[in-house]
Amino acid sequence: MRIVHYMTVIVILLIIAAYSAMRTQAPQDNRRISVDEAWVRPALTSGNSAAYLTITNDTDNPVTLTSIAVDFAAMAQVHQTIVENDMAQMQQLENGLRIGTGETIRLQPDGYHIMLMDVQQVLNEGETVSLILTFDNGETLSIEAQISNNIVNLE
Ligand SMILES: [Cu+2]
Repeated sequence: MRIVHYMTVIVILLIIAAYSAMRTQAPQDNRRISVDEAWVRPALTSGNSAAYLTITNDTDNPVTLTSIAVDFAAMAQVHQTIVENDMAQMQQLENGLRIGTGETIRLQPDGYHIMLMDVQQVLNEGETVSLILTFDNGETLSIEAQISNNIVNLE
């Protein structure tokens, strides 16, 4: 009878150990790239717009945002605005936008942005559009961005 009880205890301990092992592995699933606070400037057809968002890289390796696909503009590129002698200039990041391990990068007016050229439909404030971000580790993220004149972010 006592032996049976010991066996029961051992089996229960094994189940707890297996469950704990599964639980400690779970956070690995959370190691990922995440995007927050995505918004896009309103625009008229054939005009330009820009998308702004915050990217966090919680994976174990640096990643690079290499391309952006949208169906509402002819082209989407990662740009950087550089101010030189009071003149703002935009440059395409030919090699994409690198996000280090554990790093958060905020795309915002006068910094990094996703340039949206030759908009194919009117982008009205309050509506949403979707963007597909592709990273060099093969990961793609489909995100929804609010069309907004984001005054707070303009400061
Ligand atoms: Cu630009």
